[in-house]
Amino acid sequence: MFELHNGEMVESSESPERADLIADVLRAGDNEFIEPTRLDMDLLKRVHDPAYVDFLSTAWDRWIDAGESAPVAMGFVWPSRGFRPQCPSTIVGQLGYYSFSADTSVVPGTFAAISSSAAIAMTAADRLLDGGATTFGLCRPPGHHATADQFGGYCFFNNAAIAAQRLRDRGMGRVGIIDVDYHHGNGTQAIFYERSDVVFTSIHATPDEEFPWFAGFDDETGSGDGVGANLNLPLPKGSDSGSWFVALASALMFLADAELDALVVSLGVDAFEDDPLGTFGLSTADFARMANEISLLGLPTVIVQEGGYATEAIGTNVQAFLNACPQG
Ligand code: OKP
Ligand code: ZN
Repeated sequence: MFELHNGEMVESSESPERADLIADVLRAGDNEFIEPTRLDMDLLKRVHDPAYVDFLSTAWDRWIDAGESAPVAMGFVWPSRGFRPQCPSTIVGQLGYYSFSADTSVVPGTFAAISSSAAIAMTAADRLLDGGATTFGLCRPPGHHATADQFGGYCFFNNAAIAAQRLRDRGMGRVGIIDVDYHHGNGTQAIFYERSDVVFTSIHATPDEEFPWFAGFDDETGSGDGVGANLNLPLPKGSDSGSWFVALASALMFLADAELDALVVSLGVDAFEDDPLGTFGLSTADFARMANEISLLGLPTVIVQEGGYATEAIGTNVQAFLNACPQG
């Protein structure tokens, strides 16, 4: 599949193969695999606008019914500054209304893929609640850029938010989310920005220099009930492992102070030194160190897969993280 990137159509960085590459490495190790249970649509619609969910469930068919013949359905005009943020009645207009970036399009298999990715996150949370210490949801496509009602950055349903909401709904009092993907998790931040029952922290390339460009700055600290429940730790492009772990120490102090009952990790491995989309300098061993340090919080933890595009190393990097988790 291809994507529009800075004015060019290029092969998409995000592909179904990514999940297979991770699964292949994990299957070779001592890991138990379980199939996801059916996605709870009520849960999905507590995280996402029900109209957005309905839109995504029919978007491809409506694109075809409208007589469009392009192989991908995507937004072309977004309600940017000065426009009215109201939902148009036709599919072409709605694709712009419900998205924020041109790198992400709808294809025939989109709804099935994003529904199973969300179901995997939900199942990982359920499995933790049913007695695991650490569980991993091998989600694909990723989710952390998706807001309650907008797709973009390869994300449609916010898997980390779905896992966190599931933990809340099944009795965890306060849940933390740490997002270690190279890119800021703008969608997760937005979903919980006005809530204090789910606290969010993210270490990422500064949006001044990197996607998603318009969120992820360090003065975004939450609003309303969520004041103080959001911590962004943006780093300059090209940051090395040393400065990344200094930021992690701040994130962990923030989480340790939040009186959490459980944790969700948005595990993107695109901070890896050879990632084609990233510019940070983390090694494979650094993902094990990351897991070791996060584990010191001593919290029941659900890990969900986000980005990571260095195909030859993505499985090894995820495995390095998981093997360093308690009973992971
Ligand atoms: C998703 B996740 C490269 C274009 C980059 C979007 C990046 C989305 C990253 N061809 N555009 O956070 O890993
Ligand atoms: Zn990323």
